[in-house]
Amino acid sequence: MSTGLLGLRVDGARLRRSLEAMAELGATPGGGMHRLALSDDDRRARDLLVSWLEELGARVEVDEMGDIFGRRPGRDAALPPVITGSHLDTQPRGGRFDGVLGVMGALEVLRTLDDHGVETLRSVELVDWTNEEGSRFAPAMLASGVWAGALDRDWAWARTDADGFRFGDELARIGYRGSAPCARRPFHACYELHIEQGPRLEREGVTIGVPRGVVCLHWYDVYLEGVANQVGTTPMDGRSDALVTAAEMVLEVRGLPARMGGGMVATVGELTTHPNSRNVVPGAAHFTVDIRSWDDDLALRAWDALQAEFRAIAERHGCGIRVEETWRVRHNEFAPELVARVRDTAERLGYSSLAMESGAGHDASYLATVGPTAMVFVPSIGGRSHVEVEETGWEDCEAGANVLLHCVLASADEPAPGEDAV
Ligand code: HGY
Ligand code: MN
Ligand code: MN
Repeated sequence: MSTGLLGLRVDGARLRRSLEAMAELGATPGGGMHRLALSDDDRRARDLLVSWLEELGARVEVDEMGDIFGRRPGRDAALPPVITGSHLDTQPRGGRFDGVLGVMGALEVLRTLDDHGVETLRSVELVDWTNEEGSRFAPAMLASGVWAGALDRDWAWARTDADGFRFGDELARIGYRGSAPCARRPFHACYELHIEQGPRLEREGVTIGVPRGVVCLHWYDVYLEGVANQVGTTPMDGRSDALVTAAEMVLEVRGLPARMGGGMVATVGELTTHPNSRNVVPGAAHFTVDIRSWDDDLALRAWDALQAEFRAIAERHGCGIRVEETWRVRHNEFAPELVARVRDTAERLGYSSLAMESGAGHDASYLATVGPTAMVFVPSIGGRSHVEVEETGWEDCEAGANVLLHCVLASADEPAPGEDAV
């Protein structure tokens, strides 16, 4: 990269304006976001992103999973590009920074390159990955998983939400079921800017997080079949109460990490019962299990132990049990040379940095299975995320975007032939 570019910086005020504009699309009264994947608010956010990309003259392409690519051509269009982006969908009561900072940061990089007439050797592609959260349509990272070849497109299109709507139909309904194949292709480097979503950077007073990779995520669905009955006439002995059965299982999940060790986390995030009426003994229950660990085998052993416990509890309560192994993505490590670049770039720009791992899932995890990938983290105030109070300082957003800018620039001018894995 020519030394003239070392002084290049993003326009922090413009980055803030783009984030604030996006935060209006699906805003909740509590100051957070409700922009579920493939909702009308997601469509509005996508339309706004596309309009901004078109203003820049970027070549916009939408693939069959709805992923939006905005390509800024380099001198040699035949060379594998540099990819940077994240996701625009949010949790049901999510925050204004998770995902969208990575897409707006990428947009700010393209805008800054344009402002200064920077010509790069390689093309730079912004991407908005569909359905990263996995909250409306499980699993998470659905589109990047299809793009990486880890998940099947038709299986993904057939995924349904709680109301029975199919992913593929909703994608068509909002007009983003594109024609471009959702399939892996060579890229030279991929960078994702994202909020840390945890407490470490703030606690240690550090501006830039440099994750070495993402933990494994294992998702399961448990269905229990008990016996519904009138609460007043059903003796306590001999009840098959699906909710009580589920409750004992939830406590088993809570105790699992302490038993297994290894920095594991395990969570039941969703629990529904049927018929969910105060004067009926719950006849059925469904809950989700999310197990994460840097050690994939430990997570698998944990699941085996948990299933044995579940069977014993279900039997004790006379409940039927059905378990779905919904999704697993292994822990993925980032390219050491790009991780080093993020760290060195942060330091060169005068930002403190901290090596870490990501406990949150990200599309970058799947991208890392296809080519050299790294992430740039910025602090989450109070370590909070996936909640309406999610907050990151504007200066930290700008710092992260500056690190992203210079990592993208360095990779976009790298001519090394033959290094691009597919
Ligand atoms: O589940 C996750 O960590 C991500 O938000 N999809
Ligand atoms: Mn995210
Ligand atoms: Mn998230």
